[in-house]
Amino acid sequence: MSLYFDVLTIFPQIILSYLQESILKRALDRGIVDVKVYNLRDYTMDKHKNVDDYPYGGGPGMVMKVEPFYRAIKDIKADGIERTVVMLTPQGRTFNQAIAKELAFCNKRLLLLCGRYEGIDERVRDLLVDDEISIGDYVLTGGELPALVMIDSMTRLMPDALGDEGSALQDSFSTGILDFPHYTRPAEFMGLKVPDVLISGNHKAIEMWRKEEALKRTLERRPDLIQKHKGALP
Ligand code: 9D3
Repeated sequence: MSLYFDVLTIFPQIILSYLQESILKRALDRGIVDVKVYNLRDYTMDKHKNVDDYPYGGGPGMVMKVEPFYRAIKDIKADGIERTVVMLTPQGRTFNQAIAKELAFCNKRLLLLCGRYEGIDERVRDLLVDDEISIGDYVLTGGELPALVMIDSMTRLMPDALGDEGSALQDSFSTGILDFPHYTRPAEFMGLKVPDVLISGNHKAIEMWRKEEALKRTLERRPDLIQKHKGALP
């Protein structure tokens, strides 16, 4: 098994439905990736299965309680296998392709904690968490989509996971620049023609055109990428 995730959430079905419907299913079926989903509510002790409570100090919204996380993580780790506990939170380091690679190839299982409500009791972070990840500066309703984003991006790094191997290692954020424009039939649509060079059959010229277009677009739209990935450019 090359990739192994445990996901702890109060909405297991969000994670399970996406995995069952997407291209990730192929990787799961082939045993390249394994995902186990745990319902945080199963680790509550009160009769109402409460996972949240009012915030100390007052204010709007609810805060996720520490005990269910504590019991769940203890139970999941009871198999003795080491895991990196990753909390999905707006306060985390911003996920990117470098972090995807770092975590995918660190050879440790990831236990992903998904929060909901206004936040998670700070003692979860203090006692139980090794790493904190955000997927970007916009407000979501919880950590489930971010967990799926991580699983998706890391899975496609695994050889043979998607079937069309190779493409994962040479696509835009791996080489550090944006992709070139793509075309398929018809050769003309609503007056817009496919560039002649792509129909020419001249493979050297096609390669040059693609490199040039990719670079042009990157300079126009994402000059920051050129700075960041200077070493990787031709
Ligand atoms: C509007 C509520 N915010 C007050 C300043 C705090 C807040 C609490 C909980 C904002 C978002 C959330 C739920 N989001 C996540 O759990 C989350 C998230 C995100 O919202 N954006 C990017 N990455 C992530 S990872 C987890």
